[in-house]
Amino acid sequence: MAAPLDQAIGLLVCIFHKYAGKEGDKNTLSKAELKELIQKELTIGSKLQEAEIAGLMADLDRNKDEQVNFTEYVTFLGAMAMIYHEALKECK
Ligand SMILES: [Ca+2]
Repeated sequence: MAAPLDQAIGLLVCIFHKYAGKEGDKNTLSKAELKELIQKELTIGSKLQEAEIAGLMADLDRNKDEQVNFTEYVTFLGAMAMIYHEALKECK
């Protein structure tokens, strides 16, 4: 039914909600939720140091409310897409 890009976008949204819904505000990622998302959903996640994740959180939290909202999460995905674009010069 859904085309591949629809599925990919749906997955990005679902992963946000899977972690955002764990504690506190159901529509934002706390530091702990973001950390778990990065560690469980990204291959690079388990290799990142505590300080690197904290730095990433600080960068993503543009409005400085200690939460990563969906707009801030999309910024993160955009940055990751740029990195993947560099890494995967061509898709199979
Ligand atoms: Ca925020």
